[in-house]
Amino acid sequence: MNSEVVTSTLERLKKDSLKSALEINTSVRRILAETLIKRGFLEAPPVIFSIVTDPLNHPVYDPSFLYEDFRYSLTKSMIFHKQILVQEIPKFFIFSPNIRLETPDKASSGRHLLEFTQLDLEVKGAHREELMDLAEDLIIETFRYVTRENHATLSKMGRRLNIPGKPFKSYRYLDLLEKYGEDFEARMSREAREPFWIIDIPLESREFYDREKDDEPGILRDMDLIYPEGFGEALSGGEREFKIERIRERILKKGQTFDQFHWFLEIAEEGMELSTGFGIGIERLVRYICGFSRIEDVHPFPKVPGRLSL
Ligand code: ASN
Repeated sequence: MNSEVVTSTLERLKKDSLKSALEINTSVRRILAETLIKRGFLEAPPVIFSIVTDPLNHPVYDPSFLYEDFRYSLTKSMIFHKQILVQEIPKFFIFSPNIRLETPDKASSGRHLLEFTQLDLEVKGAHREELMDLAEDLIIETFRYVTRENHATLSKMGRRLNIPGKPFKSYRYLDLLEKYGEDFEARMSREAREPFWIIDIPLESREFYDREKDDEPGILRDMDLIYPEGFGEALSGGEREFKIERIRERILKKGQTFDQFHWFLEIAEEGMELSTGFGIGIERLVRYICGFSRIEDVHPFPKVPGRLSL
């Protein structure tokens, strides 16, 4: 008698919808990489574990281990590696596997996996608006490409993608909060017909590394892209704090310690320049294109919060 995890895995692997999702996954990764390579980006390999990783802005369990007396963590995002690498390699991307051991309540969102891949990129000397423009091109190119290349797959799933026009609509975080209350993101996502931006996110809602505006203290030069039809967050990113005094100040404001980030701080002390970047969740993008209500349907071996998985 097979255990439940074995039975459900074998069932999942036989599903037509999984095959369709993998066809979309193949196209998405190809067109994203090709578009970036054409624009002069280099592809860097991922970092799976490190002595420093993203603190994130919400609580997750921290998987770490000792190797020869050194403590390593599994990568939650490559934010610090990106900021260090971009000083020498001015435009690059990574298909970066991230581990975020979310609390079980996240299972109901339909868009959280404990293990996922983001297309993470960073550009030296670029400002937020330039990267928003790039993100819009990536989304449009991807929707066009799958509409052409995966026509049969999409019609089998009853999915027709609306190709959005540029520039995408953009809203300030605090304006939305005032107008719609705490639940604004989900509500706006449900009502929208095209992807849209939420920009100028307040400092307390994001990690210390996103850059604070000079002319508006407490507000960051960052951005989230939100899918329409209730699919929620697609991408998040921002300009980075790059001056060592500012980075230290922001760490303290978050109630975090220098100790936790000392490897990064030692490098930042050598001097860094401005960069901006973002990460697009690949499984979320595939889920949106497929129109699936649950993200686990895009992965052959999904790690759903709170559940035993193969
Ligand atoms: N990839 C995101 C960024 O570039 C960071 C994250 O995943 N937390 O801002």
